[in-house]
This record gives sequence, C-alpha cells and structure tokens, in this order.
Amino acid sequence: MATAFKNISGIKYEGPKSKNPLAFKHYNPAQRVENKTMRDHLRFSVVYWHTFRGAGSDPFGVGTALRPWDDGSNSVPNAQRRARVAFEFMEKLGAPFYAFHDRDVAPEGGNLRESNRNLDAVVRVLKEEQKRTGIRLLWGTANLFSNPRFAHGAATSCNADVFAFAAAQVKKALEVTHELGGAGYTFWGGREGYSTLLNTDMKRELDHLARFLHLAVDYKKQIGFQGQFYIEPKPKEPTKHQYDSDAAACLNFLREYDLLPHFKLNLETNHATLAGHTMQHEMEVAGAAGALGSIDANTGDELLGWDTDQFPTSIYLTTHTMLALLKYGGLSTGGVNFDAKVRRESFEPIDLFHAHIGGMDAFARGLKIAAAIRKDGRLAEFVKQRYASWDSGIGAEIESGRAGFNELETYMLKEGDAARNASGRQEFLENLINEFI
Ligand code: XLS
Ligand code: NI
Ligand code: NI
Repeated sequence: MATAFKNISGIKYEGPKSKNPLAFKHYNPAQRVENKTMRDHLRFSVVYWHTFRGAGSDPFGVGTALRPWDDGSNSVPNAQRRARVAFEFMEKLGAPFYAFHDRDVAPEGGNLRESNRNLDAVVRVLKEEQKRTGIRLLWGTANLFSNPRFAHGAATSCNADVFAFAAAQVKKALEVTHELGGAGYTFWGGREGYSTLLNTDMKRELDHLARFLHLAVDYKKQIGFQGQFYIEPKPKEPTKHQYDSDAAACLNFLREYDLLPHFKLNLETNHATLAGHTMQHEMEVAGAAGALGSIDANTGDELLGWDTDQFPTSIYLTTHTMLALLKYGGLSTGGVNFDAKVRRESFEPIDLFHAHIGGMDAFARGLKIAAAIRKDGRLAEFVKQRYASWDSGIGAEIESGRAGFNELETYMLKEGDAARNASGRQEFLENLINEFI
C-alpha cells in the first residue's frame, strides 16, 4: 500500500464541536437522514483530474503543487504509483467513489495502440486498488479536448478522421469503465462547439454529435455495459459556445435526436453559473424531465468569469442543491462528484484533505438542513397552497383537459375578472430558510 500521507490517518466524524481540521464536523456516513444513511444520500466522489493531475498552473505561471509521490514524468510506472496514492487518499478520506478521464490516469502514447496499452497497464492497478479498498468508479470519461487533434472538436470536428479517432477512444474508455464496474459514463463536450460561426456548419456538427452518441449507445449494448450515460452541460470555455450549453439545451438536443431514453444529465454548479443560471434551476429543469442523474459539486467566484472549479463551502448552495435532490428522489447511479481543485496558492498535499473535508461537511450540512426544512413542512405547504386554485373548480377542469377556450370564456364572462392574487411571500420564505441555517 502507498504511504504518501504517512501522518494522516482515516478522517473521522467528531461532531460540530470539533476543532480538528482533519475531522468531519457534519459528515457522519452511518447517520440516517430521512430514509437513507448520509453515505448513501451523498455518494461522494473524488475526481482524478484535479486532485491527482492538477498542478496549479494558470495562464501566467507554471504549476506550484508539491506532490512528492509524482516524479513529474509521463511514464507508466509513475502513473501506476500515482494511482496507488490516489486510493490511499480516497481511503483515508472515506470517499466511496472516484471519477476519471482516460488520459488522467494513464499517459497518452505515440499512437492509439500505445495509448490503449498504457491505459490497460494502469487500469490493472485501479482494479486491484478498487478491490483492496471497496472504492468504486462513479463514472469514466474520455479526454477529447486536450490533444491538438481535437482543436476543432471531436464528434463535431470538421475532420472526419478526428471523429473516427474520438470514436475509437470512447470505445476503449467504455470498455475500461465497464471492466472497472463503473456506475456511469459521462460525455462532457470538451470542444464540441465553435469559436466563430463564419467557419461552422452548425446543423452538420449537431447531426454528427448525435450520430456519435447513438454509436456509443449501440456499443454500450454490445458489450453489456449497464451503467448510466450522462451528458454534462456547459455553455462556454474552452469554446465561445458549447452545444451542450445548459440543461434545457441538452434535453432539447437529446429529444430531437431520440437519445433521451439513454441519457441523464450530470450537472455542474460552476457551469450553471456560467450559463446564467443557478444550480437549483438546472436541477429543476433536469428533474422535471426525469433526467437528473449526477452532480459535479463545485462553485465559481462571482468576480471571476470562468470555470474556477472551487470546492463548495456555501451552506446556502448545498442546502438549495440538497432540497432539489431530495425533491426528485435523490441520487441513484449518480454521486456528489467534487469536480473541484485547490487554489494555486494551496500547494501542499494536506490542502487536498482540507478541501475535500470542507466540501463533504458543507454537503452533509446541506443535507441535514434540507431534511429539516422538509420535515418542518411549512415551505412545501406554502407552495402547495400557492397553487390551490388548480386543485378544484376551473383549475382542475383545465388540468384535466375538460375546459377549452369556449368553456374558459363562458366562465370568465360570468366571473367578470380573475380572483385577487395572493402574495408570493419571498421575504417570508427566505427568512424561513434562515431559521434552519
Ligand atoms: C469541465 C468539465 C469536466 C467534466 C469531465 O469543465 O467539468 O471536468 O466534468 O470531462
Ligand atoms: Ni465537470
Ligand atoms: Ni467544469
């Protein structure tokens, strides 16, 4: 077993009074909330790319992260050692899941064959470590955006060879995800979008993207992979406009191309913000369509206009997120996946622990608060009462389809005007939420 974090033992729950930075104050995995344990509600997941491949570089400077176990080389042995360290970290943290891109875990080779061989060599270690620790793969994915070949996109590239390469790469990523017993597989449209419409045939690109996803669905069936497929919306970055721009755009695309039965959405907080929405909005849109699958838990910075991928610490954010999740029945195949990175200034290994512990505690608090709000019932009762006019009389006639324009005109000519509206009571409800925070 790797011992990169010698001085750190398993992170324990010590309760809200603890001052120990390496203990949970709220995440108590075995504690039951509503009908499930916290562990089963939250299904926390560590992302390999930020946590084990993030070096802390930015456009103005190189990486700062100190990772003594990593020799900085692109070799397979280094990748294998890193994989063991990743499992030591996740085991000590008590995270039941992780997620990766093919190219995070293993180095890309000189050609596809070599890359596949490298991936196999690391997947062997991942499999061993999964077995040793019981940690599971939440979802796998393929990196179809870093290599220069994907400059014009992958499935939406103007170059058919690139489409073919991406297909071969996803085929392999699906195979290893299946082999590792992954609970899902995510498609985030890395560069599926455009930088200018002057050179873009949008309709053709969208048709190609749909073709690509249909091929993936076919292959999934062919190999008997039962995991859930997800699309992850994001409106921009790296391109000016990404086709999967938000939950509504994704649902529309999936419906138009007969893909909706095969996909759910993996919603990311910072992507919602970039799209001009709240996370709760995105969750409502997906939930209403029965497509709320998984969440990439992070947060942005209101003064920075890009995907800063920070660890979530706002209790309001986690409360709203958990209210929406519980409303739609919670997570099944999905998880709370920390697609988040420590700041460039937080370069020591211990910062990785602080970051994840903080995110897990923030979500545990959000869960407890959301459950308390639901148990109290006043919020739900208010919403129910707000729509009471639909439960009987003319409202019920409309909902059941018995009233058409003729009946509605007759009704209104008799009534003369609409009955008085009641207050929306936003401030009262905001205060009510604050009672529980
Ligand atoms: C990038 C995305 C990415 C996906 C996985 O912004 O969040 O990390 O989650 O490809
Ligand atoms: Ni993400
Ligand atoms: Ni992101």
